[in-house]
Amino acid sequence: MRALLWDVDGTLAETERDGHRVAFNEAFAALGLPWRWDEAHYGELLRVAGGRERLLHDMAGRADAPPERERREALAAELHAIKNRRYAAIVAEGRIPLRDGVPALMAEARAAGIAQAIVTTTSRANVEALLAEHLGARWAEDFAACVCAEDAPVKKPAPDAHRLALQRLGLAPPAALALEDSPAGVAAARAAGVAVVATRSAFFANDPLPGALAVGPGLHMRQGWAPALDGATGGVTLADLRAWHERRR
Ligand code: XBP
Ligand code: MG
Repeated sequence: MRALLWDVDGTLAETERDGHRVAFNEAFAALGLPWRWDEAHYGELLRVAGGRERLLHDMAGRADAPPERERREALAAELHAIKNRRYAAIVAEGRIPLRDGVPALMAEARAAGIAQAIVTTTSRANVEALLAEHLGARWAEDFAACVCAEDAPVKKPAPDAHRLALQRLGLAPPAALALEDSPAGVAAARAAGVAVVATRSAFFANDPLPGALAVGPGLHMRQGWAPALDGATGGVTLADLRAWHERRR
């Protein structure tokens, strides 16, 4: 195992429920639209990867959305830009912490000389906002690659983002381990031939995550993992990831 491929939304932080969803609603309000996405509806919409794609999907089912495709696309682009600005502001207000256990595992990987990459279908601006807030302005120095929506426009569950990250790292799929939280993320990594460990996030608390080597509630705890981890205290360690990665065949 020579590299960790980190998903962002849901894996590094609970960005969807408290960040993107809230910011989308603020964008609707800013343009005088009556649309609001509650948590239940947003949970459904998360099946569509990509904020702009999610907007277009939602508009397709709304009688009060513009009927013409061009106008819908222009509106989605405008809403998405406002949403991303609002998201950055929410992050800068300190409202989206990193998930427990994430900084510790990143530090352990860095100390052990394991390469790390960001592999996400979110926009680069959102990654920049979140990681600069929590890891400092020079956060990118800790990552050998950062693949975002702009780099791999065909989004998860397509394997494009993971494949591009491997290419940039100069590694074959068996040398990497992906960390994901969603069915689409797990499927994307698997389609690229990369083994996956999944930490469940709020919107995917009960979804089956077929193909993941291990599924658990978070990197900060050893209870609740399948397959089970020994020991009761502390979080998931690099040694645990290596042991799971060894079982991938
Ligand atoms: C993340 C996404 C993104 C975010 C919003 O999925 O699907 O669309 O919800 O970001 P993953 P954008 O965690 O699998 O990468 O609005 O920038 O798309
Ligand atoms: Mg995710």
